[in-house]
Amino acid sequence: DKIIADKYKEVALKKSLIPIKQLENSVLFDRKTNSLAKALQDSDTGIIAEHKRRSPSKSVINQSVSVQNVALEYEAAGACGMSVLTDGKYFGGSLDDLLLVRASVQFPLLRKEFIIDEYQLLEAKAHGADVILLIAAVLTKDKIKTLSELAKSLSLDVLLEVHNQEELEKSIMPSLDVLGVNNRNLKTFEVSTDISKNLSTQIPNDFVKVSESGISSIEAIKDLKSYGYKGFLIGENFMKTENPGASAKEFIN
Ligand code: IGP
Repeated sequence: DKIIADKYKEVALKKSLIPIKQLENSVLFDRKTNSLAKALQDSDTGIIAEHKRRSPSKSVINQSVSVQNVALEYEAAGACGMSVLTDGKYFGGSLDDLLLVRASVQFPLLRKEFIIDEYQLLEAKAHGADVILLIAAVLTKDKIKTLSELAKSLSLDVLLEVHNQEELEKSIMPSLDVLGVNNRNLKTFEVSTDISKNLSTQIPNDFVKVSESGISSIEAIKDLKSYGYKGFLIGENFMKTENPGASAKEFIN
């Protein structure tokens, strides 16, 4: 897959430009992280609000808002945490976005990225993330294990994303914190919350369940809650409006 091939090249280049030592020496590297799993368990909204400028499925979503303002407003609106896209080529994000957001808010931050290498976990930590995403569709079981165990040793929470039963079965392991079901098929871009509903009974109860993508109504959330979902990752529904923070506020209250 093209995105992943590009990501391997990007990581190889970055490794040659910014040594691991430099990441480890950054001020944020020793910051005490804030658990998303815990925040979700204690929250009654469960909303994880996302900042996403564009995407392969929708092209431009919103290029004009300030990521820091959006973060401040998401937090004030009562979101449980925030997802910050850091991929540049396909989503228009950056690690600088994450850094800017970290400087503004306290709630848990997810580095939304195609993670394929340990180096990206050190980057996540150095730029203020609390949680990292691992996508089962693009990782082997062994890779999920080594990456999630390294994340835990860095005090980062792990959100493991699946889209079907095979991905779920290969991925279940104790080093995960949050199990996310992506309602969007990453190949066809088709979205349906039925994906979350159908997989819910297969997810062991010791993981916090999150439903991701294509959520645009309070009714959908109520429905997903009845299937055991505690968290709801919402991007486009907020970002497509002129004022994502205000949209989140309206949605949450
Ligand atoms: C948000 P939506 O439909 O609310 O904008 O979806 C989030 O789930 C989506 O951006 C996403 C994603 C990903 C992006 C889910 N998994 C993996 C990039 C990579």
